[in-house]
Amino acid sequence: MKITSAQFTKSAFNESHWTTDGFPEIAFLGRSNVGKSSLLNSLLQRKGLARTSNTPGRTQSINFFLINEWFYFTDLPGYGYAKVSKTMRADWGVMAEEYLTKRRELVLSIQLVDSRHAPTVLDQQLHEWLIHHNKNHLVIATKTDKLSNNALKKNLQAVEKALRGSKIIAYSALTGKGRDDVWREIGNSLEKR
Ligand SMILES: Nc1nc2c(ncn2[C@@H]2O[C@H](COP(=O)(O)OP(=O)(O)OP(=O)(O)O)[C@@H](O)[C@H]2O)c(=O)[nH]1
Ligand SMILES: [Mg+2]
Repeated sequence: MKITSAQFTKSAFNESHWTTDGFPEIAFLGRSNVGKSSLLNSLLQRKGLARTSNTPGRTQSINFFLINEWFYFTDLPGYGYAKVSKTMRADWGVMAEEYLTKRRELVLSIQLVDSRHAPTVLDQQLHEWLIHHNKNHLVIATKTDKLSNNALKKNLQAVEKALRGSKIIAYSALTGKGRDDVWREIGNSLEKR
């Protein structure tokens, strides 16, 4: 897809802040620091559009980005960061579940997992939730540039085993590996709508 425009629209802390123009949405989900904002920037080839950082738990709201004036990317807060308070962890679940359950504009949920590690319990819970609720979704294994080809192959098998029944794409925001495949999936989801 040719990107003609990409702009940050707003941060939402609850339902009343969600956009209301009815454009289809692609959501990015995954644990804190897994590379959601980096993936979003890499797909759009716009450095720094979504804020990335080394400090886990940076994104606390659902951030809406309007692409080509006709669909949104939504960058959700990361989960599973041990150092945040229990209340904040509970807030994540409430905010994400409310969004995933109610948002009719949502056409694709992209779940990110770190290719260097086996999916965590929270990764598996989110994945089961997406399957159980029949959500059109895609799994992306991030940071593949940090692994050798052999290690990557082995780890992708572990991801496949833990998150059964989903399409998995290996990605690197550093090299752009996987970008075309992800855009194809996004394009298909937008077309189906
Ligand atoms: N080498 C490499 N580093 C990456 C890749 N993707 C993300 N990173 C790094 O991982 C760190 C976290 O990336 P973010 O994109 O901020 O992660 P996030 O999931 O948005 O994090 P939160 O907003 O805190 O939930 C940053 O230092 C990124 O530069 C990748 O594909 N390769
Ligand atoms: Mg982020």
